[in-house]
Amino acid sequence: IETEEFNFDMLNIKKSHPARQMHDTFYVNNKSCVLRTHTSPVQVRGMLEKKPPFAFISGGKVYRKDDDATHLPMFHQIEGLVIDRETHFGHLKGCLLNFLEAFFEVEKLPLRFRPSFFPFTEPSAEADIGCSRDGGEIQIGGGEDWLEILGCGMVHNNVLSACGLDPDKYQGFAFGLGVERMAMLKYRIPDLRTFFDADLRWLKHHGFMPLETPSLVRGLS
Ligand code: 2NM
Repeated sequence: IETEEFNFDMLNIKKSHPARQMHDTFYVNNKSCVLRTHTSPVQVRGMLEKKPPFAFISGGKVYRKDDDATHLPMFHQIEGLVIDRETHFGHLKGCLLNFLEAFFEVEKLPLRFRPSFFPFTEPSAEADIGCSRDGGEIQIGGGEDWLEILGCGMVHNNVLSACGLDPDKYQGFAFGLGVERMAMLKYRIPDLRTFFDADLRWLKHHGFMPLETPSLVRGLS
């Protein structure tokens, strides 16, 4: 449970923004509390607490009033944030490319940025990775096609100011991604709902065991 202040106001999300409508956000007890719609409030607290340079990763459950074949009302998000005096979009690109090539185990992964909009970043972009879709099967890495993978941008001056950082002194990048979506692409899981069936055969089928902690030593697969 998060306050509207930390979930929205501090992130430059105006009262009129569609994400704030009762239709999209779970409000708690009709008070100014919500089930957090992203993990950005964690980043806000980090920025309020520390002096740059810093780099944060936040992760956990987030909640949105979505419920259909490809969206659930609860999912997991990971966000990254880097702030320093001269952190720029090139750093964002390098960081994401390093992560995505390691995660998908592809050596030269095509990566492109499309202009987008988020209230908390300016400029904002969606990152796509190269793929092919021959015969309906998505193959990540090669091919002529593109696949949307995450949202990102340079942290908005209003967010920096609200979090006590001088925008004339500091700048930085942030990104956010959906854990289930990334896992579906990596392990070729077609149905989102199977994540919540708690079926040990499903877990084993995808090469995992209960209570196991994946490590880089054993490999990411
Ligand atoms: C995204 C896309 C773009 C983001 C912004 C921040 C903060 F708190 F620093 F402003 N954290 N994460 C961000 C930016 C998240 O998710 C699609």
